[in-house]
Amino acid sequence: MKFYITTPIYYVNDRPHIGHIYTTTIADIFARYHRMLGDDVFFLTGTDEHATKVVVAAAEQGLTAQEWADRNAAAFQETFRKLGISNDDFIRTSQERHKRKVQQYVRELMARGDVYLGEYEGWYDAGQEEYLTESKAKEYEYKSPISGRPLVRKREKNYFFRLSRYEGALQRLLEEQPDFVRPDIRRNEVMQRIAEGLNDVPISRLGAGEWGIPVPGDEQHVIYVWIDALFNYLSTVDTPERERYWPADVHLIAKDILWFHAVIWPALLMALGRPLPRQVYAHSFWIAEGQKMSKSLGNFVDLEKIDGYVSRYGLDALRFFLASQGPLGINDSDFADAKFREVYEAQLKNDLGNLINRSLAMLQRYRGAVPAATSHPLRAEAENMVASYRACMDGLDLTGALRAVGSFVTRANQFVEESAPWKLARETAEAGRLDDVLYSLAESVRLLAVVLEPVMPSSAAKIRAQLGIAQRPGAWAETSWGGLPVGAKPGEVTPLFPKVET
Ligand code: ME8
Repeated sequence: MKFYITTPIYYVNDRPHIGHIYTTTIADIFARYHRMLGDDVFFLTGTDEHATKVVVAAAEQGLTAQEWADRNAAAFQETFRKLGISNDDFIRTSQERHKRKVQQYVRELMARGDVYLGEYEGWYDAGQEEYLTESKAKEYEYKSPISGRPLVRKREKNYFFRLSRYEGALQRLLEEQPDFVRPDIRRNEVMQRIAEGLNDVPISRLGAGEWGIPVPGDEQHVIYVWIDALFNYLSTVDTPERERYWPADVHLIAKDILWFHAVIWPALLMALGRPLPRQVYAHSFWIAEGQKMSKSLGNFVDLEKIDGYVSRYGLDALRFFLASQGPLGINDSDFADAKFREVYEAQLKNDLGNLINRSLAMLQRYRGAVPAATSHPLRAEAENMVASYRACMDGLDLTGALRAVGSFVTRANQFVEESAPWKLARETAEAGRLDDVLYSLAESVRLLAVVLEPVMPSSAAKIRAQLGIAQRPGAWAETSWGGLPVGAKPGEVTPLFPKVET
């Protein structure tokens, strides 16, 4: 099966921060999971470059918009590379391959009568070059919120997309395909807003020669940045070699950009007669130390902070923290230093790390190689864990999957206490029982390496090395109990998640 997963394409005017890194890391985990299932995976991320802000910021630096975008897109690429993100492509909306396609799509929409030249009238802030909504204009007493100068009533010719035409079809989509927007609460929000009625939306702004993609056949206008950006998901795979990936299986986003993905995007695709994505999943937000992250507070968990965590705790610990504590559901999550430390200490160092370390150390000390077993005391629990992990992962419930793994780790640690291999080792009559215990523990450790591979790939590799088994990345078939070869010799056994001094 093919599996196509996307992240939003990020604005190049920002530096990458924890929000971007979160969505991309989660997408990376699902991409790795599907590769493990043997799927033909395509994982896309990239940058959204044609915002007007880019021109302003570039000018301040004495650069062209393109030069500035090049620099910042490189920062995103470098960050994702350092974080081990396994994306299959990185789309930049200023690339020719994208621009060409967007013009083609807009031309098609025009030919189908879904894009028309109309007139837009509204309150215009000349200093800011933007229209304000009626309510915002009123709120500021028809003066610019920035300069205080009076707003002007302005009419402008714009190209419009006939969104209104798709109101019924969108309603049906959300009713008949309840999984199209997840979680459910987000789907309800979208349905309520559609029920209030849909107006046609402008898809261009005036500006000959400006930064952006010109409207085909009318170079006085450039395509509105959001329309340009949404098309990235299609333009990247709209080639003979990649067309098998369309439609996308999951567009992973946060709730801030749900409207564009759940309404505008499917409507554009309906208008183009293209198959619709299977799902838009809108997660919630990270806040930082209990407070919303914002420009004015300057409290973004930025690259410097993130690098600090990676160098102190390791990349896998960061990935585990994001995956197990992140806002994939409907609640926001707090990125707090104390919480990070607690998760590391309790879940990674004490539970998982300790289980692996003592299981392998005892295997080495008492047997030196994996013994044959006659009974398998942890088998049923391991099989349950694998089954619920899979069900959760298939439903994008990453936290649930890790909870299943965590409960199994707790159970296996209990089993170590109950069976007390150090006592069995002193009784020759218990040799068979000790073999069974050591096999079950080593096999559990092997299974953990397989299921944790998508979340913590380098720890999974280390576990395999310590266990003395093949280094190739895990495949789903390896989750069957009993795959550990008798006679395998553990390598050097060292703690995977050592104590971190703070
Ligand atoms: O909106 N918590 O780009 P953007 C979790 N270019 N995730 C967060 C977050 C937070 N506090 N802050 C940001 C844009 N994100 C457009 C998208 S797509 C066709 C165009 C993540 O750079 C989250 O995925 O503002 C959110 O949807 C995205 O960054 C917004 O990135």
